[in-house]
Amino acid sequence: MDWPTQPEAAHPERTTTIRLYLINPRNALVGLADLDGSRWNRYRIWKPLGLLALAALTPPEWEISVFDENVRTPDYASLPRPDLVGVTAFTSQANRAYRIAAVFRDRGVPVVMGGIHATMCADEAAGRVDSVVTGEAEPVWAQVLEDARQGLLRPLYAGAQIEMDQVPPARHDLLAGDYAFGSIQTTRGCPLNCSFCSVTAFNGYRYRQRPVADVVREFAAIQEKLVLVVDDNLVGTSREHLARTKELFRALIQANLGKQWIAQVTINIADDDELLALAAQAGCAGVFIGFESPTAAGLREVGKKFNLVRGRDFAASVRRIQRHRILVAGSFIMGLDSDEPGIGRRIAAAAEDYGIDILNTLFLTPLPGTRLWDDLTAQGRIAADRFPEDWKHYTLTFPVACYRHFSCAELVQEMEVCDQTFYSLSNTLRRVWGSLWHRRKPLIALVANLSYRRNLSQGRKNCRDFVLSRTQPGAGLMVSPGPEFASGTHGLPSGCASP
Ligand code: B12
Ligand code: SF4
Repeated sequence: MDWPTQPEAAHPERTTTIRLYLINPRNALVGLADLDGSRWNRYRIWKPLGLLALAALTPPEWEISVFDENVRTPDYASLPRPDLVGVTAFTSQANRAYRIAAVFRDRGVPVVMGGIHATMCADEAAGRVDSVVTGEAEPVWAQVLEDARQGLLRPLYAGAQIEMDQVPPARHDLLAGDYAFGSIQTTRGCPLNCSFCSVTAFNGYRYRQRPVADVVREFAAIQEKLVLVVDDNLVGTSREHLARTKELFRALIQANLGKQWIAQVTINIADDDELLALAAQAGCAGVFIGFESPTAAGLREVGKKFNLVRGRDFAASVRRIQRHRILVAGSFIMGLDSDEPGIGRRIAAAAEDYGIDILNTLFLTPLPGTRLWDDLTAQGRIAADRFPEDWKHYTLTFPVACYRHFSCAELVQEMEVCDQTFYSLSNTLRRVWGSLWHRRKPLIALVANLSYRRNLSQGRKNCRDFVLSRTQPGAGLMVSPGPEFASGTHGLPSGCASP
């Protein structure tokens, strides 16, 4: 589809200005908001692409300002009064989103909320904002704006999964300067529906790919040299998906944009050498792969059937990717029902064995809208449940559930063992040396490893404070395990609240 490169160019009739603020709320537990403290922090913040996508759908009579509180939190009272505020939120940002909404609503400004949390917890959001948009906003945003103009905002607008040629290029011009990475989306949807993940519930089972020409044009409009491809799986799973991905890579090579990018992919990327060669030539510097669990029981539990393909040799797969000078970051989940004591060491050992360059281990976290949420709710195993305040802990870096074989404190300890083993100074240096020797993006490997090491101590402190706050006498915040658990049928050690 031919989208205008300048939104204004398509609407020369722009007359009265109406002011729209689009806001990405911070989460103090993961946010930085300290770009002035260190320029390196630019490498640790990522643009809120959903808001830039929304801006692209906004007619030109609206004057748009995008505020990313992860970069800095404005003094909203000192800003000109907007006519409408749009707030986005992952679950971990929800309570901050509600605070922002309250600030503007007190001034009589209507507030619309959209994004993953508003979609999965629409009733909760509806009590705190004027209007909720669920799902993909493309089909409804113009109507929301028109209704807002007329003072006729409806409480709920249900978006829908659209065809990808209906996605205009995001307004990258609106958030420039502070970020090391630009970002772009080329596909939506995932057929795999892993138990802990909200992507299938939100974007659907059907893997939808944007037209190659649209992607290349948008890529070219991004000013940053480094780009995050936000797709949940850039390469896809079927033969048709892979064919289109190759087509995209060839087009990027031909466009010769001089950019390097990183993306999330599934492990099947390693099975196609042509795909890997094209990816590398098209600028792929690193891939992020969800390994999820070092055990077959764990993979079955989360439903990641894809990683269970018989005979899959993860170490060989990782090596095949790295041979193309592409870094591999891997993520694992800790706290599965099938995990047993010693899981921290086991994950670190698997990560070492696979030979990945960066490891990201996260606590099993029931996010609203997932199968895991439904299961743990039914079993009375949502531990941090003082909502909306507790949503800020749903960053996957706090043990917010009741775990089968671990108390919260035990699980935190497993996490510390895992991180300290993988990110010990000697292991870190060995990895960075390896990437230098093989000329596999040594600078990125160094920055990423040091950044993880640096974050570990703060993460540990946050986690310990969290566990302490939950276990102090009288805190009363930790729900007891459900009746099944209390009777010990699932083998929980004396309740998940015990330190
Ligand atoms: C890129 C990304 C990130 C980036 C963040 C970039 C950013 N600032 O937005 C990084 C890497 C930092 C990140 C971190 C995390 N992420 Co993340 N991330 C994604 C990912 C892969 C893509 C998001 C994206 O840009 N999509 C493209 C845009 C165009 O789509 P969109 O945001 O959905 O926006 C559309 C609609 O939602 C809607 N919309 C959005 N906002 C608004 C606002 C209004 C007013 C309206 C009307 C509409 C609207 O309109 C847009 C167009 O249709 C999603 C998965 C996904 N498919 O969305 C996971 C996802 C959002 N992340 C997730 C998670 C769990 C996390 C972490 C907690 C995990 C972790 N510890 O690493 C952290 C949270 C950090 C924090 N601040 O708390 C979950 C969130 C689930 C939930 N209920 O919260 C998701 C859904 C993935 C999953 N597996 O389930 N993430
Ligand atoms: S974790 Fe990855 S593979 Fe699994 S459903 Fe989510 S996006 Fe798909």
